[in-house]
Amino acid sequence: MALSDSEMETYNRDGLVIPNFRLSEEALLRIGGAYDRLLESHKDDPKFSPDFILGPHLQSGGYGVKGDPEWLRIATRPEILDMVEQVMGPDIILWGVTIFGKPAGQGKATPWHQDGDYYPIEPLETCTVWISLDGSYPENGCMRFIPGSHRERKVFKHHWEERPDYTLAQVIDEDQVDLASARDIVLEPGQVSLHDVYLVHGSNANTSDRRRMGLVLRFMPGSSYYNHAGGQSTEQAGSAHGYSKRALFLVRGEDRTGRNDFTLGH
Ligand SMILES: O=C(O)CCC(=O)C(=O)O
Repeated sequence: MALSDSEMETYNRDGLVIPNFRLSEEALLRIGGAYDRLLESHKDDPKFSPDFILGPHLQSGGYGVKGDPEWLRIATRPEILDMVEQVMGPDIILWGVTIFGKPAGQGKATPWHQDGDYYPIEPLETCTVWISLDGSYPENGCMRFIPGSHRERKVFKHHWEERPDYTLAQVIDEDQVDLASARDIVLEPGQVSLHDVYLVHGSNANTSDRRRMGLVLRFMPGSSYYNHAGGQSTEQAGSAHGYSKRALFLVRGEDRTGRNDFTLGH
């Protein structure tokens, strides 16, 4: 089993687990190489921000990023899918790849939020795999989370707050959560965390001299429907998240809804 019983228990109890697992050196070299190429090929692009890179796996370049299929190969490595399968069962759809690159000295904060706030997924289910390339520590702005905040399976009230020092604009109303119980997610290079779609989490800015690159993979079960049309209504002014044209990849098993559109956005 990819995740032990106690790791599954932790995931269910806390909404997040750091498994006893590390990507191989070979995998890390692939991620590092793809990331270097990505940064290099966008170095003259004024619109490109390493803090938030959407859809690097898409050759369509739909999000203004030059795609590289290497990201798809990384996202679908069997050792990653085996962990996801344990959480959500044998039918797995990859619907998002994002890089939170958090450069040294100037990496933006991610405000407290739940991922599910704007996802047009019915029923709302997603497991996020967060992969650490450089090591992720309090000093360089590691992710933080509120243990157990996923348990009510409820999206709390958020507001829209666009700030140049934030990666995202959806921010949870602070009276909705007990921030005093926040925990740091410390990861060595190659370690990963898995988190639930209802988990409250965020991260501080990176003011250190060490980059903190996180590769984020979003998976939903084949029993959920990704409502592209519904995604349109969530695209508020200023949101570049393009939920209405996310490319879906069936990476294991079957689409049990029979309704997911695997052609859009590719
Ligand atoms: O990498 C970060 O600091 C934030 C990532 C995040 O919010 C997410 O993966 O949902």
